Amino acid sequence: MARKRAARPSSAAADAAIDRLCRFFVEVPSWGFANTGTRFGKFLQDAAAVDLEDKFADAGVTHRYTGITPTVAVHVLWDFPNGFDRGLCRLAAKHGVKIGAINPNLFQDPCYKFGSITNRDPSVRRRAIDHILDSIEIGRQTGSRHLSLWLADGANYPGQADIRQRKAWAAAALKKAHEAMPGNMTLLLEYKPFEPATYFMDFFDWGASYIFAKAAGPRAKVLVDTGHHLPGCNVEQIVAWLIDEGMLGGFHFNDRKYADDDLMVASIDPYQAFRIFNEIAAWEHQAGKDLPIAYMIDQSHNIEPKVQAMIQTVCRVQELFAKALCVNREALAAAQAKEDVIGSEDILHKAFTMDVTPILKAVRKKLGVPDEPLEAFRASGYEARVAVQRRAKRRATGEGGGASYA
Ligand SMILES: [Mn+2]
Repeated sequence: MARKRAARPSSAAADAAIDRLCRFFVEVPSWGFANTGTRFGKFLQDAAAVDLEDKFADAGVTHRYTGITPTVAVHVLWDFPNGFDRGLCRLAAKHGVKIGAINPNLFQDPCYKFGSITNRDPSVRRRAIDHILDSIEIGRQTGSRHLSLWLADGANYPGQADIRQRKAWAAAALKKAHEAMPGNMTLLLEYKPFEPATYFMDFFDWGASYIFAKAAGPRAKVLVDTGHHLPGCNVEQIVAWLIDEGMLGGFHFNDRKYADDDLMVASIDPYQAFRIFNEIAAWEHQAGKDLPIAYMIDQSHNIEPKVQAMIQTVCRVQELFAKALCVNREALAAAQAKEDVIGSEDILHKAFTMDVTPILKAVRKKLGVPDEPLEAFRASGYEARVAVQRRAKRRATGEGGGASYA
């Protein structure tokens, strides 16, 4: 019996996908290259980045092999422990990347035990706002287009806090942040249903972020971290609604099995990532233009070799977008018009199972990177080389290796 071949895109669809993918970039996080772990322990890697320059170097090498990661998200507290100066932009450029989204840190200082911008103590709220304003100033100097806010604020027990009062404090703080942002900057508001707070988080779901974004101002949007949803949540529906409302600011991609597991994107549920990209591709097909949002990775690799994990991740994201671009939109519209339930679902499934290798090859040729970025990187010897250098650097600087975050 002949083996059934995977469906192929038409040559026009393949050409359109290649064009689109040459304009598709994903931002990598500086923290994805550093030694990290869980609160139970850390498994240190010799090749992990020791300092900011190493992180830029790793991001640069990721970009050299994939061609689609020209920017690095930074974390103000972890990446600029001695303050920011413009020399750091030159340092990034030396490694072929630029500083991207600025992430303030409003969760590590002991003063934030009961919240940052929602803290009962006005001096703590002031301090949190000042840190956001300082982060905006850094973003102005780096030319960053995104200020990305994730707040650990919340409560552990019923009765502990005044939910509505905290909502008002948060809205007031975000308004101040929005007023201080340069005109080309977007405020991204992330959400998470629980952790570290266990009873409620002030920014607990997309609706909360949506309402806070509306309160802050027109350049505030919702950031969807794909791992920050309760089990069974229909993430692609949230994405579709936010796109339709003009309120989708971007993504933090990662995957999850149980909670916020920080697993590599599409490692557990690639079909969900595909369905998310399907919503984006459907909008772009209809609008005839690219959706202006930020695609970012937010993963901390605890047992994975860092650069390999990042290259694998961004290639997966690119592959799934390629598949979503291959959905036969005309056939799908016709099937939907006939209420052809089976046919409609089959069209999506066909695109998901398509072999998009030729499309990715063509894109990589245009971008001037290897056909198989991960294989090429693994054969390059980069990890072994930097492991030696970084081991020596750790010895020389006394750097124990690794921030204290999970
Ligand atoms: Mn995130």
